[in-house]
Amino acid sequence: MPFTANRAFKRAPRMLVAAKGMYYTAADGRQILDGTAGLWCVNAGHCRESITAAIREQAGVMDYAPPFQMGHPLAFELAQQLVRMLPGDIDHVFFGNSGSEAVDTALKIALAYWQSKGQPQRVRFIGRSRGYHGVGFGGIAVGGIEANRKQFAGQLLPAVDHLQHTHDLSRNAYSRGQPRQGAELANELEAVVQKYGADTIAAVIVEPVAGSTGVLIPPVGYLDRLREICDRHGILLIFDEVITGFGRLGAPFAADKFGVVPDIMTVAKGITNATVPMGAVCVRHGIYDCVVNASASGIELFHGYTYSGHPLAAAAGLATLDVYRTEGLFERAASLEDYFGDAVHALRGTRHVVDLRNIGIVGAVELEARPGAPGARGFEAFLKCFDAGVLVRSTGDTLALSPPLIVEREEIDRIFETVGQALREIA
Ligand code: PXG
Ligand code: PLP
Repeated sequence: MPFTANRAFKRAPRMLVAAKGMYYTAADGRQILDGTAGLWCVNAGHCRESITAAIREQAGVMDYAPPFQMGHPLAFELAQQLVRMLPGDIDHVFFGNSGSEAVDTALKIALAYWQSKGQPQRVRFIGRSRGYHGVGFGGIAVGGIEANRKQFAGQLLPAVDHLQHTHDLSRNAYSRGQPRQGAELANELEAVVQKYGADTIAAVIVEPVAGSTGVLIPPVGYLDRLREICDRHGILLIFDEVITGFGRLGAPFAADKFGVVPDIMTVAKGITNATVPMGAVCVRHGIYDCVVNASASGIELFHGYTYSGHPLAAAAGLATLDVYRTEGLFERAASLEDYFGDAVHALRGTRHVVDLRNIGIVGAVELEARPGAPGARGFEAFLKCFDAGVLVRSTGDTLALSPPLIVEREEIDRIFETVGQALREIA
């Protein structure tokens, strides 16, 4: 099982068998309020009729079409609709099947771009500590989670370095929205550029808000500073928006929320409301133009997946974007941000809590680690909440909350009351 303690799980499995709207049904028949939108991906809530109908219908019309040297209209239609939502001049899309594939694809596109541009020595990638970029070899190399790297450390991408993360409780504990302190941490990129030379660096990749490692929200001005430094040295800036995309922050994308447009953006998860696996890399006009039009004739990008732009995923994606639009779910998320933030910060003073943070419809409850047993308290809180009928996510000793954007106020109340009660009950 992925990222699971297999032996412990099999001794005491937690099985889900059905889902509708804001709720899962567990194997024992209990209703579980989904406080995490699955794994940050079911942004419109579960089993939406129009999305499942679109998938069902497409399965009967054309189950599959080869994406190499062939095309089908839905994939192009989805790319066009997506482009209409994207900021700046990001106007081309490459499809894969997951966030991990999107990240590895984005890194390859960055290398292909510099080759086409006549600067093939630009190969180095700069990631960030506590970054999560999926589990491909590219993604774990630029990622900054030691546990995900150390089993594989003998064979990672060679030319990678990392910036520090921005999480700093000594200055920013209990921040509402973006922390005030820490924009200057972006200056480390300038030092990294001096160390290696700008002309060896292909791209910087960051999550605008780091999700997996506990909801690390960028300090005011930090992303702008990264953008400035990248521009000054001609380095590509990649935003990994696998979690932050599709309304999670109360804006279409983090790029919109923070007013900083990257050169390349990776998305996945919410693109199909998680119904059919899909990921995508979105690039600015100049990158597409350079890779495609400056290449010798023939295949321009030696990369692609059997299931790139899969018809069922494309149908699901089109129906999903339609739900987001017609129900105004991104605006809904924005209008709930304050209420959600109040609910997060109402836990201040609760046993074990050392920090609370929120942005959009994302909240984090950071707990003091139990001495000698990091992560144990967070995991016990997750189990307690599940027993009480609420799904939360624990990452180390931080609980992350990210319900579907259709969440009602009473459900927000229930999520945080359950978390509070769990914290009072665990050691
Ligand atoms: N980039 C980011 C920023 C992600 O959050 C990926 C890439 C990889 O996507 P795939 O689809 O290959 O898993 C992710 C995935 C968690 C959790 O609980 C987060 C993710 C996946 C599973 C669990 O924080 N993020
Ligand atoms: N391994 C083998 C032997 C293959 O033939 C293929 C694809 O044709 C792959 C791996 C890659 O699979 P996918 O395109 O689904 O990523």
